[in-house]
Amino acid sequence: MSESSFQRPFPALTPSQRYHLDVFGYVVVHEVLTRDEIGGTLDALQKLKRDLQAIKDPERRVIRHAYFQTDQPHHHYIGAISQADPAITAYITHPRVVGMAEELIGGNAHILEANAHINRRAPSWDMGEDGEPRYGFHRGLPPYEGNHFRKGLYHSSFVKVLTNLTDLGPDDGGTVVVAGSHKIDAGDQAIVNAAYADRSLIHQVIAPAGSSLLFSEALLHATGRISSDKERVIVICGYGRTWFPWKFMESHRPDFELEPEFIESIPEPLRYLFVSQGYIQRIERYRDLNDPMSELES
Ligand SMILES: O=C(O)CCC(=O)C(=O)O
Repeated sequence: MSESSFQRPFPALTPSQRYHLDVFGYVVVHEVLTRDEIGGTLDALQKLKRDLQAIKDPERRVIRHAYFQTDQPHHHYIGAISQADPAITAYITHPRVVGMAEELIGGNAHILEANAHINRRAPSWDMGEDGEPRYGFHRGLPPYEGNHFRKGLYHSSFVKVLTNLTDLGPDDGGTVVVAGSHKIDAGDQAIVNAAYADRSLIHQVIAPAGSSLLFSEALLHATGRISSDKERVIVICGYGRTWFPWKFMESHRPDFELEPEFIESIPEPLRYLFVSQGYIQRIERYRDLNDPMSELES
């Protein structure tokens, strides 16, 4: 068997979704996860949070590599979750999620990170002199480093698929982005200042549970502000190109070492997502804008 027997949709986006992605640097796709998948992933994350909290010694709070990157009463940010629970592994290898990531990458993906936020309204929030919220905008890739164009479409070497497991209304802290910033290399603070001066440049995820935000890490993005009483739960997977031997059987990233039993548990066609298959391996896949979305069911 090879990774070609991993059936994931290609193209994974409609032409309109693809156009939106190119113009704004992100797209929100509804109904990526089924109700059962939402419930299973949500339960797994809540259990992981409880199990980590139950470990009294903060130094030993690690479960199958997962750990709290933030441990505050209103905010738990759990890192390195890919091996923590089969439901979480199922999310990061979900055919539609991988298909969307690979469409933006322009070829095979490699899993670089997986994490989750469980958060509620913060006790305080930075509000600007204009009385509007400020955000921790950041990006993991400078624009024009690690991106390329084929068939007129934008591709990025580092992408994320972030799926909300709870409904996100306007007050529920959906991720915010500076629209189009993936193509603007004019200094992050200058871009953010421009967006604060014209809030229509800041787009926020407002979407039912099970929706996915697909974006290039060159896009300025941040956690949104929760002003409601609702808890927000999101699961995130970061994917990169398979250009480099990210990992062979053992990783040197302390927070993301893959256990041999875990690798064994991954069906062979999915292993390329976790383990480099060779020294330099770049499998390209490019669509035309006009190509319809694949009907392949996950
Ligand atoms: O919490 C969020 O909505 C955004 C998460 C984020 O900033 C990230 O994945 O880098």
